[in-house]
Amino acid sequence: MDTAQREQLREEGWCIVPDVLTPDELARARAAFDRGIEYMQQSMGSAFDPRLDPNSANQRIYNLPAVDPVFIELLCREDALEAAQEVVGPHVLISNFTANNALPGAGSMRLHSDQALVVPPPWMHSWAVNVIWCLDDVREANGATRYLPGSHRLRSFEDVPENAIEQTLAFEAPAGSFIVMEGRMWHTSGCNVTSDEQRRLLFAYYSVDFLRPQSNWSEALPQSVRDAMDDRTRHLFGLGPAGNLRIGGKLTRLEQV
Ligand SMILES: O=C(O)CCC(=O)C(=O)O
Repeated sequence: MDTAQREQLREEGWCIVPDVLTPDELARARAAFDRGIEYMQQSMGSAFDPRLDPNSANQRIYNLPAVDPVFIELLCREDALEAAQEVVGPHVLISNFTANNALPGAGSMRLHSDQALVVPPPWMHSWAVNVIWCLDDVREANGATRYLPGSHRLRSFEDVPENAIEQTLAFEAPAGSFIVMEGRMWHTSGCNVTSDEQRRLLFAYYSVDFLRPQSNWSEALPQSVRDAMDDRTRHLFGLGPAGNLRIGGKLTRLEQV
């Protein structure tokens, strides 16, 4: 990330980092995405989740790190971690990693902020962040994620305007980019009004280490996947016997005060 991207992230709560995936990396991620759709069909019967989405043109893949090693590589890449740490600070954990595809006809889910789903107001600090990997060119017409400008500064549910949805804008980015979105940003999926374009996005969700991750990785990941991890990867997934100790980090709390 360059200085202008960092500045935009700090001020506006989001930025786009283009050209992060090489054509080969993009092809591998797309192929793994397709395997993920099969995994959903086999494990859950369908990639449509009616609890979250309005119709079956919306597809989701849960638990991406269990689906293919390429997703663990994406989560642990320096560029993605640097972006996540820019928002939440050095003590970051992988909270969840899921994918959404908006096929032609896909509708919009409910407007929400990911941090507000788990942290009670007031939301004074940025404790979560999404690094959104774009596997397709993402544009308003094919259902780009929509965000409410400035909403990372809202402190309570009452601060969300009645007509918030009308004020949202689309994140438009080329395939191979990632979009960094602060966890307090109110957002939703767009509607795909094209006749023949899919919109595949991967949502790598990181949070500070003192928030309980959305996934319980010791249950969600097969033993073989956990065994293949190096120490740093295990640490990022919050695996290992210690739950919430910062011994071994750069600074302990005692040293800071
Ligand atoms: O698919 C999108 O554009 C947004 C998805 C989202 O916000 C969610 O799944 O929580």
